[in-house]
Amino acid sequence: MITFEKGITVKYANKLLIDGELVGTAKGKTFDVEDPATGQVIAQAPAGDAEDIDRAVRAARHCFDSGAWTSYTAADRAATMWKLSDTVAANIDQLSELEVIDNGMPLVFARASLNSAINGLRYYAGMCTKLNGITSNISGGGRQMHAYTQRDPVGVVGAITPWNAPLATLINKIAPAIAAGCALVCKPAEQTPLTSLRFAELIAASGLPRGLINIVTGLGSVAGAAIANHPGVDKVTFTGSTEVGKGLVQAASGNLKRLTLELGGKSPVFLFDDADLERAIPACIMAIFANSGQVCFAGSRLYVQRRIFDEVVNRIAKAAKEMRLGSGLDAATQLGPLVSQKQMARVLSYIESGITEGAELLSGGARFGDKGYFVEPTVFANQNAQDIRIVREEIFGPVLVAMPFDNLDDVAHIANSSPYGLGAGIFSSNVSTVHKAAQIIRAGNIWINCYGILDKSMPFGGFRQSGWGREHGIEGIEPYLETKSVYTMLG
Ligand code: TXE
Repeated sequence: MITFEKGITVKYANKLLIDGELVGTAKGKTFDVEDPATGQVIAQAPAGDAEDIDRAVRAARHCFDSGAWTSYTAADRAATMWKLSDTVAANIDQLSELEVIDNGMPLVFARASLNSAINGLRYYAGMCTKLNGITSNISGGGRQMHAYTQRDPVGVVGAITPWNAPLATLINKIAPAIAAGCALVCKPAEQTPLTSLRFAELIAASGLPRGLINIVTGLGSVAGAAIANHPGVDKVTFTGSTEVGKGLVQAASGNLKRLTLELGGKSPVFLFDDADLERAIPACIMAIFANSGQVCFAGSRLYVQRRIFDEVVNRIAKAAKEMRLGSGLDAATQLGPLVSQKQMARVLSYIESGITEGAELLSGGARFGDKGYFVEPTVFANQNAQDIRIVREEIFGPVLVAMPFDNLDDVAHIANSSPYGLGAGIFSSNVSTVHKAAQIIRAGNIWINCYGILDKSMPFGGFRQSGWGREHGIEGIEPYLETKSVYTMLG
């Protein structure tokens, strides 16, 4: 039992979920969990290791190989997924508050992320009954044949997830995997294990087949690496840093695991001088400061057409100065803390590098307060030194760098010279401009006169080093399926 400020009481078992049971780690090890708004240690989470991952993989393997889940009719699988979504919905108040306490995000953001995850479970529940193949009438050796394809689940999936939208990201990986008929071993981020552990309790009580979903908290270099190297895992789905993603590619070569990678970004936003600034400026502000910039598709590079550059950056810097920082549980909070001391130090060091490399600091630039891991919303103008680190590298914090551009001809080079290609925003009232820009920008998600809108029916993912594959939408279930061709000689 843990009691938090504002009288929230959370009871959770501090247990892994393996083979349908809530269990301790083999070695009984734990790690500290902090509230990033205060820096206080608020819980101990189980530190699973290779032995625990092995137990979980065996349980998932047994669930998958025995047909405990795949023998459900598609309609029953769908109904079971709906039931799971209802369980999350029934607990959304508690899960959202727990997410805020663990991650720091404003409560409204936590609720929105979980509502979106509930939608994801329901979206993919609907897909269980629609996993059809094709038929083909062919001939073989002069004889008439009938052939068809069948969509089979890929097998046991390892889901390794980050801390920026912890439970929502986990559920977004679970949904297409179980709709396809796979079993999973999930390894949530060590910074934010609490909602996943609470979800583990809910799953244990939900009547799902044993071993269908296993949850093992632990360190990335230990439990995460054990999933990546385990020969019993057929596929890994990962959201996190590009660096760890590259390591997973190497580890996957052992048994040629299938991989879905959702990695970093340095997404540009183009603001043309004919845009509706009353709509565009608030959207650009949210693009970078939502979740304190800890969003893979954060619009962290703002390109403003030269004529309106000064006006726009001054308005954004003023708005940044007026933003209210505080605990995510306070309804007035617009910006919560960063997730950890490490992340705060990383962001502050990027701010330092921006100043050293000649960008002009217009707002923020420092830690906020002396308790917790808050960083002021920071706006740089960079009119001269184009190729500096804060322009090139993912910061993953509330740091915007604004630069002028001249016209549509500049867009392709600016957008596509980045190693990343996850998102891009375009603001203009000229329909030709926005669609020409959308055509030439090589990124997985383009937002026109808006930013960061996602929908479960729309594929999400990145070009270049932003990742491999797509999540959400019809494409989002493909990586969990293998296609089998079946040939029949007719009599
Ligand atoms: O990510 P990691 P970190 C980016 C962002 C951020 C930076 C570092 O720029 O500042 O990454 O964050 C697990 N084998 N993104 O260090 O390490 C880890 O336990 C297997 C972008 O927290 O990639 C966690 O569960 N797994 C991003 C997950 O990987 C390993 C979201 C992500 O952690 C592992 C997060 C290993 N060797 C960070 N090492 C996005 N795309 O949204 C770690 N992990």
